[in-house]
Formats: sequence, C-alpha cells, structure tokens
Amino acid sequence: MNKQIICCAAIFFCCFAAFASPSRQSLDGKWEFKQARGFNYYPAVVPGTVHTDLIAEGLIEDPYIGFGERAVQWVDKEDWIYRRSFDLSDELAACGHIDLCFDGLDTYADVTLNGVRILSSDNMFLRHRIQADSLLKPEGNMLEIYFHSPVKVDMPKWEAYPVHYNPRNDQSENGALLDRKISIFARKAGYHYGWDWGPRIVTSGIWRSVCLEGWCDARIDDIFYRQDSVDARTAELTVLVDVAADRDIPSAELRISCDGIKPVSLKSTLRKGRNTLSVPVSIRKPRLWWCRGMGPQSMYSFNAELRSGGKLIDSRTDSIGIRSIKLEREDDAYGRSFRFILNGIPVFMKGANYIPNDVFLPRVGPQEYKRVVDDAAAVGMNMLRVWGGGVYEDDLFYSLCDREGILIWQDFMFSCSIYPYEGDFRSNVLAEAEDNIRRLRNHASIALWCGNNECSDMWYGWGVQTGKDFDKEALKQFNQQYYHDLPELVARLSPDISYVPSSPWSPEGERNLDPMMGDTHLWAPWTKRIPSSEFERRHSRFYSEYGFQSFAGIETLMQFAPDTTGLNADSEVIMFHQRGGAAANQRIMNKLADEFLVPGNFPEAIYFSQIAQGDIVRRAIESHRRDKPLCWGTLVWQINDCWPVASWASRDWYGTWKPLHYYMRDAYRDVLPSAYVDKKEVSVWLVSDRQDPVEGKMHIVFEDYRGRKVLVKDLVARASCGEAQKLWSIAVGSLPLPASELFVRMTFTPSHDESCSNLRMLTSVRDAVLPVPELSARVSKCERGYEVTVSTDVFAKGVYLNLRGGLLALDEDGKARPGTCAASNFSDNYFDLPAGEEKSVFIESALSPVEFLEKLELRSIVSPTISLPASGR
Ligand code: BMA
Repeated sequence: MNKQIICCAAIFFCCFAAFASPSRQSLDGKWEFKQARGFNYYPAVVPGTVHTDLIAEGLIEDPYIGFGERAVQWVDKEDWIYRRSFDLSDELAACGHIDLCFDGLDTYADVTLNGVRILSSDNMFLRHRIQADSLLKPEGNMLEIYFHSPVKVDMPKWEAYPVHYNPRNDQSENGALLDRKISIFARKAGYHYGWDWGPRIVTSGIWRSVCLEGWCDARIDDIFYRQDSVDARTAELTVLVDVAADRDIPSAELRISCDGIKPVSLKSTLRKGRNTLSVPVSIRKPRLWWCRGMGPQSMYSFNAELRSGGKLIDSRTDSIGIRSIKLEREDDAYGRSFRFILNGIPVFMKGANYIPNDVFLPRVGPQEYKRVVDDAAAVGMNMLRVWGGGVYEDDLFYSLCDREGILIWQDFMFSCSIYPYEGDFRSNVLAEAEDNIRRLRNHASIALWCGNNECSDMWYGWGVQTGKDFDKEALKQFNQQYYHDLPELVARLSPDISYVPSSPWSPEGERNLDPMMGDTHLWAPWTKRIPSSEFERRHSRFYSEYGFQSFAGIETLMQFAPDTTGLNADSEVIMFHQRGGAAANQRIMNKLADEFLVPGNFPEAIYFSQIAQGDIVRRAIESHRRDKPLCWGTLVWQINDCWPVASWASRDWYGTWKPLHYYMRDAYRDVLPSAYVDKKEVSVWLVSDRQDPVEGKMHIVFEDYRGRKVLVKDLVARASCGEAQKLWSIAVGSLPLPASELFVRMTFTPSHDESCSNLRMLTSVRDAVLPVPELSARVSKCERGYEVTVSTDVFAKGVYLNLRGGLLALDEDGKARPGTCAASNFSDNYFDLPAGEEKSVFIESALSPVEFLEKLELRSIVSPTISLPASGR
C-alpha cells in the first residue's frame, strides 16, 4: 500500500495567511526523463507516458504504425526516472501549508522531493496529497519520480500465486512473458496488457496532473451533495463538507449558497485534522436534471465558502444536477426488472459501452473528450457504460456527460478476471474505490456503480475453476470484494446511487445467468456461426453488451499500414490490428458470405463488413426497443477504439463514423416505426420513448427494388412510453411479390409533429434480388464545406460517400493527428436510397472545389465505386 513518508524537518515558511483561499502552482509541462540505468536525460512532457516521451524524442517509433507495438515491448521491463526542478511562486511561499498533489501516477512510483522519499505509490487510479512544506525551498527544488517496471514488480507476485485463472485478454505472449499473465496484480488499466481490441503496451508515467497547493488554517477537502430525496416539489439535500484544519479553529463559518436559494450558514468549531460539516439544503420546485430526450439538463451552481473569524479561507463552486436515479430490481410478470428510474419515471436506456480513447491516456484532451461525448449525444444516446477494463475517466468526461444528458453506468475497474483480493491488494482497492467514488459521485450523470465487468460470468461460466482447494479461497475473496466491500463503500459514500455486483448479473444467477432476471451480454450471434436474426429472437431485461465487428475505415487503415498495395483481410499487418485473431476475421467473412455479399477486394471487405455490422446491430436495437416493457435498455459494444483496429466500435480511432454510428442515430430516435420480419410474417410496430402518448398515421408501403409500390396500408397508430405497440402484420406468403424483391417502408406522422420513417428489407442482402443502381451526385460549395446530393434510379443499399484521403485532417507530412477527433464525417452516409429518390448530405472540408471533386467517390453495395459522375462537374 501507499506509504506516505511525511518528513518533519524544520518549517521554512511562516504561516501568514496573505491569501484567502488555497493557491495552486502547476508542475505540469516540461520535465526530463531517462531510463533508470541509462545516463542521458531527455525532455519529457507531463502529463504523459514513457512511451509518448520516447516517441517525441525519436527514440522509439510510433507503436500504432505497422508492427510498431512489437518493437516497444522492452519499455515495460525497464525502470524510468522523471525529474524536474522548480521554484516556489511568491503566492505559494506565503502559505502555511504546501501540499504536493498527484492526480495519477502510473503505477509503481517512488516520489522524492529534494532527496527525501515522500511517497511510494502502487495504484494508477489513486490521487495523492502529500504535505510537503517542510521539505520545500523558495528556489531550486528537485522533484524526482522513480517508476519501477510493472513487469519486474508483478512477476514475483505471479510466481507466488497458488493458482492461475487465466485472465484471457492479457496478451502476455506479446510482451515476451509467455503465459505469465501478470495484469491482475497491478492496479492499473487492464487493457494496457492487451484486449481483444487493443495492443499490449504497458505504460508508465505521470499520467495526470501534478501541482502544489498552498493553504492556511483550513481548506475544503471534499464536498458531497447528497440528494436524500428529490421530486418535482422539493429536493432535500445534505451538503457534507470535509474540512482539513491545521489547528483548532473556534469560530468557523460555512456558507452554502446556490442560485435562487436562500443561503444556508453553519457556525462550527473546527478541530485540528479532518472535520465533516453537514448542511441541509431544501430546494422547492427544483429545476430537475434529465437525461437527453426527457427534459433539460438543468444545473445548479453551488458555492461553499469557509470563513474563520469572518475571513474567507476557502471556497469552491460545483455544478450540480438535481435528480433521483435508481436501478429498479423488482419481481414482475417476466422475472425481475432491470430498469432505471429517473425522477420517478422509467427511462429506456439507449447507448453504448465506452473504453479509453487511447492507450496513451494523456493524449486524450478536452477536444477528444468533447468529440466522443458529442458523437454519443448526436445519435440520441442517453447512457454510456464506462467499462471495467479501462480507467475511471477524467472529470471532464463526466462533466460533458452531465451537460449532454448522458447517464453513466460506472464499472469499478475489474474485468474478466479473478483478482488477488486480500491483504495490501485489498486495502489498495478500497482506497481506490473510495477515492473514485468521492471524485465522481456529485455528477448528475452517475447512474450506477457496478462491481466489475464479466468477472462473475468468468468465474461461473468460463470453466476457469480448477477444483483445487484454492478455488474456495478465491471465491471467498471474490465474494468479499463484490458482495461486501464495494457495496458497503457505495452505501456509505454514494447512498443515492444503486450498485450491482457485476455485469452481466442476475440475483440468484451467479451460476446461471438468467436473462429474465438481470442484464445480459449477448455474444452468441458474434461468436457462433448462427443467423444474426438470433439477436431478434432473444429476450432480456436489459442488454448491457452485444455487438458485431467490422474493419476500421480505409483512411484509418492507411495511417497504420501506409503501404496498402496488395493488402487483404488476412495480410499480416491487418491481422496485427485485429486482436480477436484469425477467428474474428473468419466470423466477419462468414457473415458476409451467409447474409451479405462476398467482397471482391479488401476495400470492399471493409465497406461490406461495416454495412453488415450496422445492419445487424441496428436490428438488434430495434428488437430490444420493440421488447419494451420486458426490456428497458440496450448498450451496444462499443462506441470507440483506443487505436486503429478491426473491432466492434461504431466509430474508429479517428472518430470516423462507421455505418453503425449513423444507423444508431436512426434506431435511437424517440419515436420509431419498426418492422420485424421472419420467414412467415412481417409485423409493423411503433415504439415511443416520449412521456406523452403519441398518436398519428402510419403509412406502410411494400415496394420492390425498382420502385413499384405493391402494397399500401394506412393505419391510425398510437404508442405510449411504457409499451411498444404491434400495429399490424401480414403473412409473407400473402404478399404480391416474393420477399426477395421487397422492402417495407413505414412512415409515421404524429398529429402535431414531423413524420419519421424507417425501412427494412424482407430478406438478407444475400437473398435479395437487388438491381444495380445508377448513382449520380451534384456538388455545391457552401459555407465551411460542400453539399452533395445523391440520386438513384433503383433502390440503392448502403450508399457510401468517400473523400479519398480527405476525411482525416492531415499535417504537412500527410499524417493524421493521433486520436479520436481528427475525422470529418458526412452528415449522413451509408444510407439506403429508394428508387427515384435523392438525398443531400453535408461535409465540412477545407478542400478546394477541384480537389473535392477529385477525391469524392460514391457507391452502393451492388454498384461499383465511381468517381464523381459527369453530372456533378
Ligand atoms: C465483452 C467485453 C470485453 C470485450 C468484448 C468483446 O464481453 O466486456 O471484455 O472486449 O466483449 O469481446
């Protein structure tokens, strides 16, 4: 565990409270680093990682390019030293206390200040605050951090551990560690050791900010805005303020104010050390915070001021959304419910699973966070699940989710493994969990704490138990962790938020996950060669994971495999960026052969794989929504990638939208006409997530692919939020043409609103008789980009617009800026265009009109790629 060694040497600075509240001096920015056993120091950037500093200095190649990951495996076997010197600012020097604060050290780090060891840290998820004033000088301080190789530290633990339960995502073999899967011993992001969508790059470094914080007398250490009861009439909050005092203060005053509310003050005596002050706050007719689609994301600005003898000594402002959120688990006609109740109203969750945006976490900045959250909001998501093999995300991420109305299902950082949960490891986890609950619990977006990802499923379902005696001990530790310690912490520190021990999980179902009793990870239609319609045949109370893979976009691919000549899906470099292995590629190819089309070349394989993924998942989403009120949520695996790779992501690493991301925007609309088709019947449904019932006209048209309407049906339709409505059905056999020649288009026009439509082919693409469309496009320049209007003579499936080499913002060397936000996306893409129709889409682009026309290409799944047809020039 962390040993804070606080040195009691003579105090340099006298305690003149010249400044009212804590003052900060950032120690981010320029540092130096070296290999511990090397001689030369090189420039470093903090926050950062050893790898990114080595890349910046040209000492290693970018591990994301080609096979670069192989060449950097030595880095995690080495120790590294970071150091910087600094002087104290005048402001700080005048403070009685100076703390050195680390937001995150990855992972085994010894910190020395002016030659004195002040911290040994072994958990990247923990923040640290160390009283440092006794060691600081006005000038010429030296801060040094020694990072031990996580491999060297954890290998002995692996060797001493009695049983190895094979955390199978750990790619130890890629790190030259044979079968020694050491990841479970480190409190470090699991995916750094490799995942089935990620490389093995085991980082070290000062991954979050460092600063000095000076204060006098007392400071506000933490505030919890506990929402004891919230409804439309009143919100009863208890504001719990933790104050650290360096002496007894007989007359302190805490004042809590908030817009539109009479300030509440509390007079109190502070004792030296930690004090918790409790202030009740009542808000009449609160402006409630809602998730997207349900109402506004109202926020209150709370201000806490701490005074001593009338003088302001600290203050803090927090943006708080007032809401009640709970996960309802009640016995009902189907089994046991699993639905989120927000401000008393059940809400269907529409969203995705979220992984870290990069292996090198400090590269993910405000722009990148904003991009991924905006992209979730843009397609109507109201929930993201921060998955347990990554990290407790940056504060900014949660603030953006508060602002956009996206609820967060927050896993604790344990995934697909059994952990050595005892002794120091256990205390370390408890400290980590407490710190992160405290850090995140005030966010309106936090909707659920979840003990882990798939650890329960692994233990009971993946055949890992050995039958040896140690199994009993492992199970005891497992139960202690997820059934006792974590829920106890949540109940104490975040009692207004629900907890579940694992995902997937059902109450009595550790041994037998029951989809009628809890949430489900539905992977069979991906792992098994069965029809994708399996997604529509299954039922569960809540789908917290499911998905289908596709290749990354061609532009993304060209960044990591610059020589694309002769590439195909099985090329070595493509396989290298496919961590599901050959089996995953095979599954994609099988699916294309079974239900779509066999690609003629690799670019086509990419395109087809993406369309297939989009279609399959879109149908799954629609089916989950049609299942309301049995089902109350659907979270697609996954919204993002952490490097350029073939994966289940709906957006690739550069933030390029695959078809799936566009299709989610359609499938997540609050009012959705939807069709279910099997061999016998076509049924038409109306789904609504609106609070008020919707009523209007449903216009149903069966059309052939050449544009002939063969059957039309008009209905009056009505749907309420609580239940999807099956409106009408017809036997496939009684349709005027064979199913292979037809699609159905449903247009719902509510009485006082815009109409919305949806279409569905009646067979798989493979079985459909699709004529080859003649596509054409007109292009017009508009502000900041171009409008492209596409038209077709016959039904065009998956109309795909590409801007060759123009979707990523490139630097002078033709390289895209690393990360999740460099892509430009068409406003719509990969859409189905019925015969004789046209559609206009916009893309932001700085290309000149001539370049734009040169780069634009267009196709559908059965029409060949064409450059811009003559009509557009
Ligand atoms: C799920 C996740 C991940 C994994 C994904 C794809 O079960 O929890 O562990 O990456 O499937 O296989």
